[in-house]
Amino acid sequence: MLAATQTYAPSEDFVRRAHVQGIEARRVLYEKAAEHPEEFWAEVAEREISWFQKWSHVFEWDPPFAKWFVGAKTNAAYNCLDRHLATHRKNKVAILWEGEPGDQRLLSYQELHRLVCRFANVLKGRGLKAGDKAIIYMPMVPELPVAMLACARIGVTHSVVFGGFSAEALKARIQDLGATVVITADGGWRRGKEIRLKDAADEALTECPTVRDVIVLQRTGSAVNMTPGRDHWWHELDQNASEDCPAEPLDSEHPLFVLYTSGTTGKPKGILHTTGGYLTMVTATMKWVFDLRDEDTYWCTADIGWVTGHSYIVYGPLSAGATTVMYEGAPDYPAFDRWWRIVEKYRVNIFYTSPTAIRALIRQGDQWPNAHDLSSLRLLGSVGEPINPAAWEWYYRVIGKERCPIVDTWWQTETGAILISPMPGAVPLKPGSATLPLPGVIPDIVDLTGKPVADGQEGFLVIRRPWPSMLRTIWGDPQRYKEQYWSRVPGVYFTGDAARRDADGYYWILGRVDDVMNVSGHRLSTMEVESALVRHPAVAEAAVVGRPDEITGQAVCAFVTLKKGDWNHRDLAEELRKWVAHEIGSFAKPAEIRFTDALPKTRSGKIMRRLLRELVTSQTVTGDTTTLEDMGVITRLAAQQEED
Ligand code: 7RM
Repeated sequence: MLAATQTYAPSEDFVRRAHVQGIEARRVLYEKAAEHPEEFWAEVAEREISWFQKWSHVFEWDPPFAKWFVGAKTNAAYNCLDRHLATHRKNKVAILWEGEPGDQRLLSYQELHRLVCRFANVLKGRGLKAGDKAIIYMPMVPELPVAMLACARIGVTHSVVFGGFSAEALKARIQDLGATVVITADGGWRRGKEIRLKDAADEALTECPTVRDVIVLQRTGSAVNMTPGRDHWWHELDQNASEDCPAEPLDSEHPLFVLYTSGTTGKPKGILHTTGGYLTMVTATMKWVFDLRDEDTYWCTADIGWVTGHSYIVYGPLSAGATTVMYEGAPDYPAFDRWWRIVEKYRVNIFYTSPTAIRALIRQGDQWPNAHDLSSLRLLGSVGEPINPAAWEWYYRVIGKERCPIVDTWWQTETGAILISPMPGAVPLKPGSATLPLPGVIPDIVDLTGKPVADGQEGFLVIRRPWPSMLRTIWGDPQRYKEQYWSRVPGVYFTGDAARRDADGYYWILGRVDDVMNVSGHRLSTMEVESALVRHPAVAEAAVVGRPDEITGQAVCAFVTLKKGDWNHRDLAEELRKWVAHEIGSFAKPAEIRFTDALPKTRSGKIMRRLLRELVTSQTVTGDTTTLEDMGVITRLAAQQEED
């Protein structure tokens, strides 16, 4: 049912004003990049980014380790701020922010520059310098990008931890990064409730000896504990900070940020991105994919704690000189039309969100968007998981009023920037397909031996050539980097996604092939949830699988065996859900917990998650069970399911 029945070509009007006009223009660009990649990327880098010093060579490839714009010097904050101050953008709104309670702030490029310089001086005042590491654990307020850009300005590598992560998850990230400073806030607002970030930080910090300073922004004004000597109020340090802080010329390969993401084990991977190549691609894709024009108001609804927020709320839009909207809270607060109110109020032109959000909104009914004037919209985007054609059609019709192209953007934390997506003024759309690769990106679909599969066949999505914004390594674990991404299929980058390509060369992404779940567009590993569950004293063993969910894409389903004892299953299930929220974060809570006397295993003792996945997906098990040690386990689980 993936085959689209209809394609959607951009209107003449859209094409005429687009950065890339028509499929032929795209083809020329794509072929040029494929034939002369170094020349191509050098041109893009020169055009899109300001450099303090040019590179000696474009690219160095010591497989699987890449360097881009070798020897060049630049600075991400300089590109996002300073260079705009000499242009008409000086007083343009850079960040258009709305808090959940309805408070607003409009920061011009000039004003944002001032805040960043001050805070960079605050960090310097705490002794931070290039090469140091900072953890940022903040709500969606303007000071979050201020903190990121202040770090970038002086060469401090930041790692933003999503505010929905628990103290335990935060602790693991602080320790793995070896951060010396944590930048946080008292709390933030979500669905009218305070998310108490400082409390969680305090809990995490009991076992983080590397951290010398904690800087706390006052957002909600609620009472928090301040540890003397360690904790400082942002506003107090900021008070006397100088506004003079030149951006440091940093090596193109200077580590800009580490972002933790779920892999196939219980331990999250710190994905490292560096400066020059990353900036080049996030900036270029703002034009290629979002067709950004100076007069646009652009809104990506992601949280900055995920890569989408890094690349397409902060670095991409600001480097490209956009007005980027930031909203603190939940889409359904105080009612289901909050997003459409924001679109109407600020006349948003480009709107970028996730299929999960779209499906949740569909369920609430068309009356919510229909009550608002959405005529300012000219382009829509989707990211995070495959968008099902029905949700695509709704988005196109009810939100875009059949006027706005939809860019279905495929990429990953690891890729840094969008790699497969329509160029909206060039590529006819097929609902459910991310369409064609961007210039300089050479994907393929292969089998495990690396042989390309025939068109229409399912296979592994790989990328054949390095690209400027690719991850450089896994923080502190180059071996794992090699194994995870460059060994499964020799010589190419292994994405972990299954896909197929149709006769027009369009890519259809089918989802993960590994033990990574995608819940509401958030990446989560089955192992991560399993390790959290088995840390609970009642749990003997756990197996976690994702099952299809109409709204969230996948839902976490846990099979649990218990230690001996007299357990009340209902209470314990609730307790375990809370436990997972405490260990990882609320978004990781299992939707379903099933207690069982045993888990299906191979003779060598490996849990056969494949069978459990089949069980929760199709309610029966028909797949290969020949390696199963005890067939009775599956029979009993299936019978139990029928009783429920
Ligand atoms: C940006 C982001 C990456 C995984 C990726 C895919 C899935 C993302 C799409 C998609 C189909 C898309 N980074 N994914 N975008 N699948 N169509 N347009 O989401 O690191 O958190 O996740 O998300 O499985 O491998 S991520």
